[in-house]
Amino acid sequence: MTEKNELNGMSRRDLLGGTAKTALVAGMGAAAGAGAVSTLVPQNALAQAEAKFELAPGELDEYYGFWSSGQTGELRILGVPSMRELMRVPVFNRCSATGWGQTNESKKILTEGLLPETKAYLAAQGKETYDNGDLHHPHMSFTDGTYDGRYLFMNDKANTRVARVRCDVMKCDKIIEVPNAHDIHGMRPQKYPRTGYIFANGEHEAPLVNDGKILNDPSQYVNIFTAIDGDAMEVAWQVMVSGNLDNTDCDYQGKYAFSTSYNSEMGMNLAEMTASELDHVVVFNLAEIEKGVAEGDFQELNGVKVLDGRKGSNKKYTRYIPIPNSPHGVNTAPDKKHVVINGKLSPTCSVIDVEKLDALFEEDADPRSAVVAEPQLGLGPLHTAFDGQGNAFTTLFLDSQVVKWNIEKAIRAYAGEDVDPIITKVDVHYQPGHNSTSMGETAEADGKWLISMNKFSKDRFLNVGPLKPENEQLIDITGDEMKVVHDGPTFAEPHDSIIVHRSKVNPVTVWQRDDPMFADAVRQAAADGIELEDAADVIRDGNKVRVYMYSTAPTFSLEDFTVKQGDEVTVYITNIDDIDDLTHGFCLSNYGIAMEVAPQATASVTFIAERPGVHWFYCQWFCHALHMEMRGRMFVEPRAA
Ligand code: K7E
Ligand code: CUA
Repeated sequence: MTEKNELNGMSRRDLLGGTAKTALVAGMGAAAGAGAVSTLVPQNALAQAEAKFELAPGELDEYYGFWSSGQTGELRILGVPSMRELMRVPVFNRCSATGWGQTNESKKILTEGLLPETKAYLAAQGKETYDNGDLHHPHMSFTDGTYDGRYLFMNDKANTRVARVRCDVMKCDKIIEVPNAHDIHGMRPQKYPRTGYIFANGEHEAPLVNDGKILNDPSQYVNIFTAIDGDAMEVAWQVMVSGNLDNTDCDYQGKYAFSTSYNSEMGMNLAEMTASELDHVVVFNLAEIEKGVAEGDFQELNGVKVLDGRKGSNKKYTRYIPIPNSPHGVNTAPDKKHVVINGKLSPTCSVIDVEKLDALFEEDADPRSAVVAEPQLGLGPLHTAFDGQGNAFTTLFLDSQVVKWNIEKAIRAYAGEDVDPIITKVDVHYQPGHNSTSMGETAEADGKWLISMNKFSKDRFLNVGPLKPENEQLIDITGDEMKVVHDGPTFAEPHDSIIVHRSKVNPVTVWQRDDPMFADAVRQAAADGIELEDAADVIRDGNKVRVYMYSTAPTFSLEDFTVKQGDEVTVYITNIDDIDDLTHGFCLSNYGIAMEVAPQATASVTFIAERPGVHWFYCQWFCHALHMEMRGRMFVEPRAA
């Protein structure tokens, strides 16, 4: 019987009762397992929350979910378990609502980290920055093996970038383009002692100096693994490796990072890329790499120290563990000891014991000596999540299932014992990629919820035409059986998510006036002798005009302002309301200008006033009963004939 039929055959009350019963039979084990992360929630409320996935109006979720959006290029925030979408945070995309990609504040972030040759390429297209991205992997900063609520980091596979979002305001504050690498895919923050490094995989191989002198000669291509300093958002070092890099994770000891490689063959077409039965996982020895950097064992390229960790380099920077076949996901378990490598074209997952890695770096070590289990799980294992109780949940892309299995049993079976590590499987709809569990990529995994992020939705929703949403399913994992309790359509194409207990995240409700996000505007205003909070001024500086106004519901401090055709105009809006949720906007009609100005923020936008005439500007964020009346005029005097 499929999960769908089970759900159809049961009333919601039955389902809730059943789940509650399972939790009770489990003797509150799951609640006890929740441990430290849930200390803010009373025990009885917690037991109830386990069975409950639908929240009443006004009820708050227990978890923040941070979602990637794939080719949409933004970060999304959902509430878990309700699966309500709470916010979209523009990062690599252009946002019509907030003005991301148009305001001076966002343009600075989008352009300052670009490489000189990228700026030149974009200038030739008449652009200042990219307006697309492919955001696969959102991860929070860690301190001592768990989330610390400081930052979220995320990759852009499309244009080789890594971005950071500040968790206090939930806005992107840094984007860097990674030199020498191509198409950042896997990305993870260091877990211990803190973040620290952001590990970033360059997926595609290319000549190290990619200036066109070498083209169709793959023997000279390399792949690049990058460590970024997550505080400074600068590249710390890079390592050249053999075979392209897919996903990455690291240990809980601060010693090693791991990257899967689905093309150890360095093939250029499908047949070549899938030729050999064994690919590999690259293990990076952080202390040895740092030693190599200190001792000058690198070449400097585009301002970055690049070490050689290729196969046959005989350096202690890397080791290559043979893994069957085209492995994809790599996930470190909350037991701080085991790392699961997901086989993709092999029906297996390979389990690495991090305590065996020191020996792997010794002379003549067996390259497979750190592999302690390799259970057969089903077809197309892509990613694995954990419940913190020794169990793993692996997505089976081809089988359209999630399999729950026990790590310790898999190790015993690998050692020859007659035990079956598979506990149970559940159908998901359809073709799952990533999955994530509540707090599951930290040492505080609490075993309550699993999200299966399915690539196809097919018949699960009303047909919306040939392009269909993905389907993300919420699964209750508090009992032995997994229960699919919710279907959630999502637009293109969240790969990955993390589920963070709400006690870890504490955003502000209004901006601080000295926030670095708009420091440039504050500096310019001071130079012009303007008090932003009290401004109603037009400053002319040659053909540059700076218009300063504040907004307070339901008025702008300027009813009109006058400029000349061809002036370069910068409008600075300061929202002086300091009330929770009182956002204003500034939309300049027929000039293609619109931006958000949240409470106590300053936002600015620059344009050429090339259209003469009367142009209305208005507040485009509904703020007051007189919101429609919150408007004013820009007069543009025509150029003298
Ligand atoms: Cu599996 Cu880009 Cu994380 Cu997609 S990757 S699924
Ligand atoms: Cu201010 Cu609408």
